[in-house]
Amino acid sequence: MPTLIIGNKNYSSWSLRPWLVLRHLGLEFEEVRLSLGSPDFHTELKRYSQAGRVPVFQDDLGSIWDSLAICEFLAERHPLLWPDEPYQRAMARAYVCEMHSGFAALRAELPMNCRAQQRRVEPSQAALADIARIEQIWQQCIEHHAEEGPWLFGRFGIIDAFFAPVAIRFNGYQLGLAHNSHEYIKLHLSNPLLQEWIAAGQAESEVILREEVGA
Ligand SMILES: N[C@@H](CCC(=O)N[C@@H](CS)C(=O)NCC(=O)O)C(=O)O
Repeated sequence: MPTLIIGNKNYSSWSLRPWLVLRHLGLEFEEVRLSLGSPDFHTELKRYSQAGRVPVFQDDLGSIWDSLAICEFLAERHPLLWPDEPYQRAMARAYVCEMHSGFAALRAELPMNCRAQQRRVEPSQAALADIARIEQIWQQCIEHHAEEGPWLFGRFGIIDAFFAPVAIRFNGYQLGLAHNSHEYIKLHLSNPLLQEWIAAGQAESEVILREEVGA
C-alpha cells in the first residue's frame, strides 16, 4: 500500500496538496502524520526521506519527497490531472511553479491555519502584491475556462490542489478580496475532501505559536 507522510493537517499546506490529489483520484494509501516541531519529527521522518520535509510519498518504487514531484508522479498515470492541450498544460504548470516557488511574503505572514476564520491582519506591501497576483491568476483562469467547469482549467486538477491551501488562507484572514475570488474559495470549501482535511486539522491538539497570526 502506498504511504503519504504528512505534517499537521491544521498547518501543513504542502502536505495538503498531494493528499488532495490522491483522494481526488480515489487511490488507497496509508497516511502517516508527523507532528511538526515535535522533538521526534526529524528522527521519524528520516525513516522515509533525508530531505527533512513533509510531504513524502512512498510506494514500492521508493520515496518522493516534494509535493510537486509527487503530483507529477501521479499525473504520469492519471493524465487528466493536467489540461489536455499542450499550451494550456504549460500554462497550468507555470502557475503551479509560481505557487511552488514564490509568494514568500504571503506564506510568511498568512500561514495556512484551518482553525483561523476571518482574523484581522495587516499584510505588508509584499504580501498584498502576492495576494493581488494570485487573484489575477484565478481571474484569468476562471474567465478562460468557465465553460469547461468551475475549477481553474475547467475540471479539478493539480493546479487547484496547489491553490487549495491558499483558499484556506484567504478564508482565514480579512483581506477584502474580489467577488470571483470568493466564489473560487467557496468552491474549494464546499469540496467534501477539503472539508474532511479541515475538520481533521481543526480537531488536532497541537498549537504552533508562530503559525497563529491575526486577531
Ligand atoms: N518544497 C517542499 C516544501 C515542503 C515543506 O516546506 N514542508 C514543511 C511543512 S509544510 C516542513 O516539512 N517543514 C519541516 C521543517 O522545516 O522542519 C514541497 O513542496 O514539498
